[in-house]
Amino acid sequence: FRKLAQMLLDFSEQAAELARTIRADDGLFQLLVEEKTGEQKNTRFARDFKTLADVLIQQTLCHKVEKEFPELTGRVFGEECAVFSNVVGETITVTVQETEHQTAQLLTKILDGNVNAANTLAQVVHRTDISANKKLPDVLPEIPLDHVAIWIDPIDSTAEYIFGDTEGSENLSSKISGLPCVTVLIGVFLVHNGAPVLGIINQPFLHLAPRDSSKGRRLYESGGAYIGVTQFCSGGVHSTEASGEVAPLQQVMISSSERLDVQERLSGAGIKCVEAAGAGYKCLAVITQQAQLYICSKGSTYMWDTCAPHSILLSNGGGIIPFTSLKYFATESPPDHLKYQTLYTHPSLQSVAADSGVAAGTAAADTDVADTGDHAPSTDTSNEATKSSIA
Ligand code: 2IP
Ligand code: CA
Ligand code: CA
Repeated sequence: FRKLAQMLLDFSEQAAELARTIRADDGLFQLLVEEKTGEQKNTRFARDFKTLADVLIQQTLCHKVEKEFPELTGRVFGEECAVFSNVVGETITVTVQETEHQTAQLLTKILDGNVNAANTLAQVVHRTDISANKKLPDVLPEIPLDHVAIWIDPIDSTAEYIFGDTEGSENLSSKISGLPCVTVLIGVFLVHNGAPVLGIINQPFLHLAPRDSSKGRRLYESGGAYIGVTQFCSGGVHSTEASGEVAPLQQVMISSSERLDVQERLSGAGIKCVEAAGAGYKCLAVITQQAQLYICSKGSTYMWDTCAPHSILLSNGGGIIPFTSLKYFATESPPDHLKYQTLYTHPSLQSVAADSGVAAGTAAADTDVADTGDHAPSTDTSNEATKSSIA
Protein backbone atom coordinates (compact mmCIF):
# COMPACT_ATOMS: atom_id res chain seq x y z
CA PHE A 1 0.00 0.00 0.00
CA ARG A 2 2.91 2.35 0.75
CA LYS A 3 4.33 1.71 -2.70
CA LEU A 4 0.96 2.49 -4.28
CA ALA A 5 0.58 5.65 -2.20
CA GLN A 6 4.05 6.83 -3.26
CA MET A 7 3.32 6.11 -6.91
CA LEU A 8 0.02 8.00 -6.79
CA LEU A 9 1.60 10.95 -5.03
CA ASP A 10 4.35 11.17 -7.63
CA PHE A 11 1.85 10.62 -10.43
CA SER A 12 -0.20 13.58 -9.22
CA GLU A 13 2.84 15.72 -10.00
CA GLN A 14 3.21 14.14 -13.43
CA ALA A 15 -0.47 14.92 -14.10
CA ALA A 16 0.18 18.47 -12.94
CA GLU A 17 3.15 18.66 -15.29
CA LEU A 18 1.00 17.53 -18.22
CA ALA A 19 -1.57 20.19 -17.35
CA ARG A 20 1.16 22.85 -17.11
CA THR A 21 2.84 21.72 -20.35
CA ILE A 22 -0.37 22.22 -22.28
CA ARG A 23 -0.85 25.70 -20.83
CA ALA A 24 2.77 26.65 -21.45
CA ASP A 25 3.12 25.46 -25.06
CA ASP A 26 1.69 27.94 -27.57
CA GLY A 27 0.52 25.27 -30.01
CA LEU A 28 -1.10 23.11 -27.35
CA PHE A 29 -2.70 26.08 -25.64
CA GLN A 30 -4.21 27.13 -28.94
CA LEU A 31 -5.72 23.66 -29.33
CA LEU A 32 -7.10 23.91 -25.82
CA VAL A 33 -8.99 27.14 -26.31
CA GLU A 34 -10.34 26.51 -29.77
CA GLU A 35 -13.76 24.90 -29.88
CA LYS A 36 -14.44 22.55 -32.76
CA THR A 37 -17.48 23.60 -34.66
CA GLY A 38 -19.43 22.68 -37.80
CA GLU A 39 -17.66 20.60 -40.44
CA GLN A 40 -14.55 20.18 -38.42
CA LYS A 41 -16.47 18.78 -35.52
CA ASN A 42 -18.28 16.29 -37.69
CA THR A 43 -15.50 14.84 -39.73
CA ARG A 44 -12.66 14.76 -37.28
CA PHE A 45 -12.74 13.11 -33.92
CA ALA A 46 -15.59 14.92 -32.36
CA ARG A 47 -14.23 15.67 -28.95
CA ASP A 48 -12.31 18.77 -28.13
CA PHE A 49 -8.68 18.86 -27.17
CA LYS A 50 -9.60 19.72 -23.61
CA THR A 51 -11.09 16.25 -23.31
CA LEU A 52 -7.88 14.75 -24.64
CA ALA A 53 -5.88 16.42 -21.87
CA ASP A 54 -8.12 14.80 -19.25
CA VAL A 55 -8.20 11.42 -20.99
CA LEU A 56 -4.45 11.36 -21.42
CA ILE A 57 -3.82 11.93 -17.73
CA GLN A 58 -6.32 9.26 -16.78
CA GLN A 59 -4.89 6.76 -19.26
CA THR A 60 -1.34 7.46 -18.10
CA LEU A 61 -2.41 6.50 -14.60
CA CYS A 62 -4.11 3.32 -15.89
CA HIS A 63 -0.91 2.39 -17.73
CA LYS A 64 1.30 2.92 -14.70
CA VAL A 65 -1.03 1.09 -12.35
CA GLU A 66 -1.36 -1.90 -14.67
CA LYS A 67 2.40 -2.11 -15.06
CA GLU A 68 3.35 -1.69 -11.43
CA PHE A 69 0.29 -3.12 -9.66
CA PRO A 70 -1.30 -5.76 -11.92
CA GLU A 71 -3.83 -6.66 -9.21
CA LEU A 72 -5.38 -3.22 -9.76
CA THR A 73 -5.94 -3.71 -13.48
CA GLY A 74 -9.43 -2.47 -14.34
CA ARG A 75 -9.77 -0.70 -11.02
CA VAL A 76 -8.84 2.83 -12.03
CA PHE A 77 -12.07 4.73 -12.55
CA GLY A 78 -12.29 8.26 -13.79
CA GLU A 79 -14.45 10.90 -15.27
CA GLU A 80 -13.34 10.26 -18.83
CA CYS A 81 -14.00 7.60 -21.40
CA ALA A 82 -10.96 6.85 -23.56
CA VAL A 83 -12.77 6.31 -26.85
CA PHE A 84 -12.72 9.02 -29.51
CA SER A 85 -14.99 8.46 -32.48
CA ASN A 86 -16.17 10.49 -35.45
CA VAL A 87 -19.26 10.47 -37.61
CA VAL A 88 -17.73 8.37 -40.34
CA GLY A 89 -17.39 5.50 -37.92
CA GLU A 90 -13.69 5.69 -37.07
CA THR A 91 -12.85 5.00 -33.46
CA ILE A 92 -9.62 5.48 -31.58
CA THR A 93 -9.05 4.49 -28.00
CA VAL A 94 -6.43 6.56 -26.26
CA THR A 95 -4.05 4.20 -24.53
CA VAL A 96 -0.51 4.79 -23.48
CA GLN A 97 1.79 2.61 -25.57
CA GLU A 98 4.99 0.82 -24.62
CA THR A 99 7.22 3.49 -26.14
CA GLU A 100 7.07 7.26 -26.37
CA HIS A 101 7.25 7.03 -30.14
CA GLN A 102 4.25 4.68 -30.35
CA THR A 103 2.22 6.91 -28.03
CA ALA A 104 3.11 9.92 -30.16
CA GLN A 105 1.97 8.08 -33.29
CA LEU A 106 -1.39 7.28 -31.77
CA LEU A 107 -1.86 10.84 -30.52
CA THR A 108 -0.99 12.18 -33.96
CA LYS A 109 -4.06 10.44 -35.38
CA ILE A 110 -6.35 12.05 -32.83
CA LEU A 111 -4.65 15.41 -33.26
CA ASP A 112 -5.26 15.42 -36.99
CA GLY A 113 -1.62 15.03 -37.93
CA ASN A 114 -0.26 17.60 -35.50
CA VAL A 115 3.06 15.82 -34.88
CA ASN A 116 4.56 18.53 -32.69
CA ALA A 117 1.67 18.53 -30.27
CA ALA A 118 1.64 14.73 -30.16
CA ASN A 119 5.38 14.53 -29.50
CA THR A 120 5.26 17.10 -26.71
CA LEU A 121 2.45 15.25 -24.95
CA ALA A 122 3.99 11.80 -25.42
CA GLN A 123 7.24 13.04 -23.96
CA VAL A 124 5.59 14.07 -20.67
CA VAL A 125 3.46 10.91 -20.58
CA HIS A 126 6.59 8.74 -20.70
CA ARG A 127 8.69 10.70 -18.23
CA THR A 128 9.80 8.61 -15.26
CA ASP A 129 11.72 11.27 -13.35
CA ILE A 130 8.85 13.28 -11.88
CA SER A 131 8.23 13.13 -8.17
CA ALA A 132 6.10 15.17 -5.82
CA ASN A 133 7.89 17.36 -3.37
CA LYS A 134 6.01 15.89 -0.47
CA LYS A 135 6.61 13.09 2.02
CA LEU A 136 4.21 10.25 2.71
CA PRO A 137 2.94 10.03 6.29
CA ASP A 138 5.22 7.83 8.45
CA VAL A 139 2.44 5.47 9.38
CA LEU A 140 0.23 3.97 6.68
CA PRO A 141 -2.32 1.21 7.07
CA GLU A 142 -1.45 -2.22 5.69
CA ILE A 143 -4.14 -2.65 3.08
CA PRO A 144 -3.90 -5.51 0.60
CA LEU A 145 -4.00 -4.03 -2.88
CA ASP A 146 -6.77 -6.30 -4.09
CA HIS A 147 -9.03 -4.57 -1.54
CA VAL A 148 -8.83 -1.14 -3.18
CA ALA A 149 -9.82 0.79 -6.29
CA ILE A 150 -9.13 4.34 -7.48
CA TRP A 151 -11.26 7.32 -8.51
CA ILE A 152 -9.46 10.06 -10.44
CA ASP A 153 -10.59 13.42 -11.72
CA PRO A 154 -7.59 14.24 -13.92
CA ILE A 155 -8.43 17.95 -14.14
CA ASP A 156 -11.07 19.44 -11.90
CA SER A 157 -12.30 22.92 -12.73
CA THR A 158 -11.87 22.53 -16.48
CA ALA A 159 -13.40 25.90 -17.22
CA GLU A 160 -10.77 27.68 -15.12
CA TYR A 161 -8.07 25.50 -16.70
CA ILE A 162 -9.02 26.68 -20.15
CA PHE A 163 -10.20 30.22 -19.61
CA GLY A 164 -9.15 31.08 -16.07
CA ASP A 165 -7.14 34.16 -15.25
CA THR A 166 -3.52 33.34 -14.93
CA GLU A 167 -3.15 34.95 -11.58
CA GLY A 168 -6.51 33.93 -10.19
CA SER A 169 -8.06 35.79 -7.34
CA GLU A 170 -7.14 33.62 -4.44
CA ASN A 171 -7.58 35.93 -1.51
CA LEU A 172 -10.67 34.51 0.09
CA SER A 173 -12.61 37.61 -0.61
CA SER A 174 -16.04 36.56 -1.66
CA LYS A 175 -15.31 35.15 -5.14
CA ILE A 176 -12.36 32.99 -6.06
CA SER A 177 -11.56 31.91 -9.60
CA GLY A 178 -8.66 31.34 -11.96
CA LEU A 179 -5.95 28.75 -12.40
CA PRO A 180 -5.31 28.19 -8.67
CA CYS A 181 -8.76 26.57 -8.56
CA VAL A 182 -7.60 23.76 -10.88
CA THR A 183 -6.84 20.50 -9.07
CA VAL A 184 -5.85 16.90 -9.82
CA LEU A 185 -7.89 14.59 -7.57
CA ILE A 186 -6.84 10.99 -6.87
CA GLY A 187 -8.73 8.96 -4.28
CA VAL A 188 -8.41 5.33 -3.15
CA PHE A 189 -11.34 3.48 -1.60
CA LEU A 190 -12.07 0.03 -0.23
CA VAL A 191 -14.10 -2.02 -2.68
CA HIS A 192 -15.87 -4.05 0.01
CA ASN A 193 -17.34 -1.21 2.01
CA GLY A 194 -16.80 1.95 -0.03
CA ALA A 195 -14.69 3.71 2.58
CA PRO A 196 -12.27 6.32 1.20
CA VAL A 197 -8.80 5.51 2.55
CA LEU A 198 -6.26 7.64 0.70
CA GLY A 199 -6.56 10.98 -1.01
CA ILE A 200 -4.20 13.18 -2.99
CA ILE A 201 -4.96 16.68 -4.24
CA ASN A 202 -2.44 18.44 -6.44
CA GLN A 203 -2.74 22.11 -7.36
CA PRO A 204 -0.71 22.45 -10.58
CA PHE A 205 -1.00 26.22 -10.81
CA LEU A 206 -0.25 27.39 -7.34
CA HIS A 207 3.12 29.01 -7.91
CA LEU A 208 3.94 31.36 -10.75
CA ALA A 209 7.40 30.69 -12.15
CA PRO A 210 9.72 33.68 -11.93
CA ARG A 211 11.03 33.41 -15.49
CA ASP A 212 7.83 34.10 -17.36
CA SER A 213 7.15 37.77 -16.98
CA SER A 214 8.14 38.74 -20.54
CA LYS A 215 5.61 36.33 -22.04
CA GLY A 216 1.97 36.98 -22.60
CA ARG A 217 0.97 33.89 -20.70
CA ARG A 218 2.52 33.35 -17.32
CA LEU A 219 4.15 30.00 -16.60
CA TYR A 220 3.86 27.96 -13.45
CA GLU A 221 6.20 25.72 -11.59
CA SER A 222 5.49 22.76 -9.38
CA GLY A 223 2.47 23.40 -7.23
CA GLY A 224 1.44 21.83 -4.00
CA ALA A 225 0.26 18.33 -3.18
CA TYR A 226 -1.89 17.34 -0.22
CA ILE A 227 -2.23 13.80 1.01
CA GLY A 228 -4.47 12.21 3.61
CA VAL A 229 -4.78 8.66 4.85
CA THR A 230 -7.82 7.46 6.71
CA GLN A 231 -7.69 4.98 9.53
CA PHE A 232 -10.21 2.26 8.92
CA CYS A 233 -11.34 -1.06 10.19
CA SER A 234 -13.22 -3.87 8.51
CA GLY A 235 -16.50 -2.31 9.58
CA GLY A 236 -15.99 1.00 7.86
CA VAL A 237 -14.36 4.37 8.13
CA HIS A 238 -12.72 5.54 11.29
CA SER A 239 -11.98 9.20 11.31
CA THR A 240 -9.43 10.67 13.63
CA GLU A 241 -11.08 11.96 16.78
CA ALA A 242 -13.18 14.99 16.15
CA SER A 243 -12.86 17.37 19.05
CA GLY A 244 -15.87 17.62 21.32
CA GLU A 245 -16.14 21.35 20.84
CA VAL A 246 -18.05 22.38 17.75
CA ALA A 247 -16.87 25.78 16.60
CA PRO A 248 -19.53 28.11 15.23
CA LEU A 249 -19.75 28.22 11.47
CA GLN A 250 -18.16 31.39 10.14
CA GLN A 251 -17.28 30.77 6.53
CA VAL A 252 -18.82 28.39 4.01
CA MET A 253 -17.62 27.59 0.47
CA ILE A 254 -20.30 27.51 -2.22
CA SER A 255 -20.56 27.30 -5.99
CA SER A 256 -21.45 30.46 -7.89
CA SER A 257 -24.56 28.58 -8.96
CA GLU A 258 -25.65 27.57 -5.45
CA ARG A 259 -29.38 27.95 -4.84
CA LEU A 260 -30.36 31.40 -3.68
CA ASP A 261 -32.48 30.12 -0.80
CA VAL A 262 -29.50 28.17 0.55
CA GLN A 263 -27.32 31.25 0.29
CA GLU A 264 -29.94 33.38 2.01
CA ARG A 265 -30.33 30.96 4.90
CA LEU A 266 -26.59 30.92 5.45
CA SER A 267 -26.22 34.69 5.26
CA GLY A 268 -29.30 35.13 7.44
CA ALA A 269 -27.50 33.12 10.12
CA GLY A 270 -24.53 35.49 9.90
CA ILE A 271 -22.35 33.01 7.97
CA LYS A 272 -20.10 34.34 5.22
CA CYS A 273 -20.51 32.57 1.88
CA VAL A 274 -17.41 32.42 -0.32
CA GLU A 275 -17.95 31.54 -3.98
CA ALA A 276 -15.17 29.55 -5.62
CA ALA A 277 -14.74 27.54 -8.80
CA GLY A 278 -13.99 23.83 -8.64
CA ALA A 279 -15.35 21.17 -6.34
CA GLY A 280 -11.82 20.06 -5.47
CA TYR A 281 -10.73 23.60 -4.72
CA LYS A 282 -13.67 24.22 -2.41
CA CYS A 283 -12.85 21.01 -0.51
CA LEU A 284 -9.26 22.21 -0.30
CA ALA A 285 -10.40 25.47 1.30
CA VAL A 286 -11.98 23.38 4.06
CA ILE A 287 -8.93 21.12 4.36
CA THR A 288 -6.69 24.15 4.80
CA GLN A 289 -9.21 25.56 7.28
CA GLN A 290 -9.98 28.69 5.36
CA ALA A 291 -13.62 27.67 5.68
CA GLN A 292 -15.41 25.22 7.94
CA LEU A 293 -17.80 23.84 5.37
CA TYR A 294 -18.46 23.41 1.66
CA ILE A 295 -22.08 23.05 0.84
CA CYS A 296 -23.45 21.94 -2.54
CA SER A 297 -27.15 21.40 -2.89
CA LYS A 298 -27.26 20.71 -6.63
CA GLY A 299 -26.10 17.18 -7.22
CA SER A 300 -23.27 18.42 -9.42
CA THR A 301 -20.39 16.59 -7.82
CA TYR A 302 -19.39 13.05 -8.56
CA MET A 303 -17.39 10.31 -6.91
CA TRP A 304 -14.29 11.36 -8.84
CA ASP A 305 -14.68 14.85 -7.38
CA THR A 306 -14.99 13.87 -3.74
CA CYS A 307 -13.12 10.59 -3.13
CA ALA A 308 -9.71 12.25 -2.79
CA PRO A 309 -10.73 15.25 -0.67
CA HIS A 310 -12.94 13.00 1.44
CA SER A 311 -9.98 10.89 2.60
CA ILE A 312 -8.02 14.00 3.50
CA LEU A 313 -10.97 15.51 5.37
CA LEU A 314 -11.51 12.27 7.30
CA SER A 315 -7.87 12.18 8.28
CA ASN A 316 -8.40 15.61 9.84
CA GLY A 317 -11.60 14.85 11.73
CA GLY A 318 -13.90 16.15 8.98
CA GLY A 319 -15.81 14.32 6.30
CA ILE A 320 -18.31 14.45 3.45
CA ILE A 321 -21.98 13.59 3.71
CA PRO A 322 -24.79 13.73 1.16
CA PHE A 323 -26.65 17.01 1.15
CA THR A 324 -29.84 15.05 1.68
CA SER A 325 -28.48 13.71 4.99
CA LEU A 326 -27.77 17.15 6.30
CA LYS A 327 -31.15 17.51 7.92
CA TYR A 328 -30.70 14.30 9.95
CA PHE A 329 -27.14 15.11 10.86
CA ALA A 330 -28.11 18.57 12.04
CA THR A 331 -30.78 17.32 14.45
CA GLU A 332 -28.54 14.82 16.23
CA SER A 333 -26.96 15.94 19.42
CA PRO A 334 -24.11 15.30 19.38
CA PRO A 335 -24.10 14.48 15.67
CA ASP A 336 -22.71 11.08 14.77
CA HIS A 337 -19.70 12.15 12.80
CA LEU A 338 -19.29 8.97 10.81
CA LYS A 339 -22.78 7.64 10.31
CA TYR A 340 -23.66 9.53 7.14
CA GLN A 341 -20.35 9.57 5.31
CA THR A 342 -20.54 9.16 1.55
CA LEU A 343 -19.25 5.80 0.33
CA TYR A 344 -17.61 5.02 -3.00
CA THR A 345 -18.06 2.40 -5.64
CA HIS A 346 -18.24 1.86 -9.39
CA PRO A 347 -20.84 -0.12 -11.34
CA SER A 348 -18.21 -2.67 -12.36
CA LEU A 349 -17.55 -3.45 -8.70
CA GLN A 350 -21.14 -4.18 -7.81
CA SER A 351 -20.56 -7.92 -7.67
CA VAL A 352 -17.69 -7.42 -5.24
CA ALA A 353 -19.88 -5.26 -3.01
CA ALA A 354 -22.80 -7.66 -3.29
CA ASP A 355 -20.62 -10.62 -2.32
CA SER A 356 -19.67 -8.86 0.85
CA GLY A 357 -23.21 -7.74 1.58
CA VAL A 358 -22.34 -4.07 1.43
CA ALA A 359 -24.58 -1.47 -0.12
CA ALA A 360 -22.03 0.97 -1.36
CA GLY A 361 -23.43 3.46 -3.63
CA THR A 362 -26.40 3.55 -5.86
CA ALA A 363 -27.36 7.01 -6.82
CA ALA A 364 -30.47 9.06 -6.68
CA ALA A 365 -30.95 11.43 -9.52
CA ASP A 366 -31.42 14.52 -7.47
CA THR A 367 -29.18 14.23 -4.54
CA ASP A 368 -26.42 16.59 -3.92
CA VAL A 369 -22.94 16.79 -2.85
CA ALA A 370 -21.38 18.47 -0.02
CA ASP A 371 -18.23 18.37 1.95
CA THR A 372 -18.04 18.76 5.58
CA GLY A 373 -15.19 20.29 7.26
CA ASP A 374 -14.04 19.94 10.73
CA HIS A 375 -17.24 19.65 12.63
CA ALA A 376 -19.81 21.13 10.46
CA PRO A 377 -22.41 19.31 8.51
CA SER A 378 -21.95 19.36 4.85
CA THR A 379 -23.34 18.04 1.70
CA ASP A 380 -22.40 15.63 -0.90
CA THR A 381 -22.38 14.38 -4.34
CA SER A 382 -24.74 12.60 -6.49
CA ASN A 383 -25.71 11.54 -9.98
CA GLU A 384 -26.81 9.08 -12.54
CA ALA A 385 -25.75 5.58 -11.74
CA THR A 386 -22.96 5.50 -14.30
CA LYS A 387 -21.44 8.56 -12.83
CA SER A 388 -22.02 7.05 -9.44
CA SER A 389 -22.96 9.23 -6.69
CA ILE A 390 -24.43 8.47 -3.39
CA ALA A 391 -27.70 9.53 -1.96
C1 2IP B 1 -16.66 20.34 -12.04
C2 2IP B 1 -15.96 21.58 -11.59
C3 2IP B 1 -16.96 22.65 -11.40
C4 2IP B 1 -17.90 22.29 -10.28
C5 2IP B 1 -18.52 20.93 -10.53
C6 2IP B 1 -17.49 19.88 -10.88
O1 2IP B 1 -15.72 19.39 -12.44
O2 2IP B 1 -15.25 21.37 -10.40
O3 2IP B 1 -16.27 23.82 -11.14
O4 2IP B 1 -18.91 23.28 -10.25
O5 2IP B 1 -19.20 20.55 -9.37
O6 2IP B 1 -18.11 18.67 -11.19
P1 2IP B 1 -18.79 24.61 -9.35
O7 2IP B 1 -17.48 25.24 -9.63
O8 2IP B 1 -19.98 25.40 -9.76
O9 2IP B 1 -18.85 24.09 -7.96
P2 2IP B 1 -14.99 19.39 -13.92
O10 2IP B 1 -14.31 20.67 -14.12
O11 2IP B 1 -14.06 18.23 -13.71
O12 2IP B 1 -16.07 19.12 -14.90
CA1 CA C 1 -14.66 17.50 -11.47
CA1 CA D 1 -12.51 16.80 -14.79
